[in-house]
Amino acid sequence: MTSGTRIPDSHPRAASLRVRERMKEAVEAGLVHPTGLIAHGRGEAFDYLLGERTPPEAKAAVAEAARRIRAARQPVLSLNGNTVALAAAACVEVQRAWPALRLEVNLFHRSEERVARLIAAVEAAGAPRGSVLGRHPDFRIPRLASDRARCAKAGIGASDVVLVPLEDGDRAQALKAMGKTVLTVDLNPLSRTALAADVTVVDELSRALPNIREEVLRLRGKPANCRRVIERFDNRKNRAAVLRAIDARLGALARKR
Ligand code: PTJ
Repeated sequence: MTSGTRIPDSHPRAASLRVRERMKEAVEAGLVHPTGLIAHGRGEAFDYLLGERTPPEAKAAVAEAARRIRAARQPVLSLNGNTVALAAAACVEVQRAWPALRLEVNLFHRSEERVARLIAAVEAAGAPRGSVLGRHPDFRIPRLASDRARCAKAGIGASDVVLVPLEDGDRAQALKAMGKTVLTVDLNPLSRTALAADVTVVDELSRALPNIREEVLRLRGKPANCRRVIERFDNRKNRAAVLRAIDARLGALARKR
């Protein structure tokens, strides 16, 4: 790994620049695919529009996502390169909060070496050795041409609820076509994944995961039947509210002298 650029604490964008450095190092370490940097930049742009904070609508979506995980028979959190580089420890924390949740590495730009490195990174972040799925794909998601179709029968294959953060749209649609419940975290409320998902948390992944964990923990002591609340959540309305909030924010900024 090359040595990182020193970022002064006084830099107004220090936090964001440090994440960029981390992403660059994760590319050099073979964790993130180079195109993952482009995906990250797109996320940054949308986060700028949100004001780099969690919108209230994301909190409602997080509560719904946690309820879906709570009610699931076999929930899975799907991990790609960006997700691991940005938030491996937070993913492990969500899994600890809900032990039935399986972690599975599933990649668009798949190579066996990258899968092994990502699994090792998640284990280094605290996942028990051998618990992260993805190394031996024995199932294919139907109607999906990319390598992302290759997954574990015991994980995504058998799942009823899949949390797929920072996803490209094809797999979200293919998972829906299989009858699965799709949850996502995506800063872009207009992405195909955001549109296809049952629950779209429009927020930055590192901010959203601790909120999901907290909600899941809160539900641990509650009865399993959260159905009535599930039926009340409307993902389209929630996304529309985020778009209106962005619109209002940009309008207010445009009026500012
Ligand atoms: O690791 P691989 O090989 O599986 O490849 C993964 C990437 C990310 C390259 C692949 O999934 C991809 O190209 O994704 P997309 O189609 O660019 O979609 C990524 C989505 O995540 C975009 O809508 C971004 O706005 C969003 N996004 C990026 N960074 C974040 C984010 N959402 C939440 N938090 C972020 N930090």
